[in-house]
Amino acid sequence: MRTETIKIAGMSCQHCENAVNNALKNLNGVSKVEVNLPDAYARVEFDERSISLKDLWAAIEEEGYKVQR
Ligand SMILES: [Cu+2]
Repeated sequence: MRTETIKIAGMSCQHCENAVNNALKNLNGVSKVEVNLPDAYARVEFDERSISLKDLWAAIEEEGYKVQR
């Protein structure tokens, strides 16, 4: 298991937080998601054998938010 904190730009309300949370937690290989709206980050626990950090970034960006790499 690996845990990463991903900085995200563009989340402005509860809807945004939920959208990011749902996008991440539905991914295969992700075991835990915590999205922090005021501090603009997501903390994700995932299994690197199933999914990569880049896949997490892509899922967030597909929802319309910007990942700060
Ligand atoms: Cu919003």
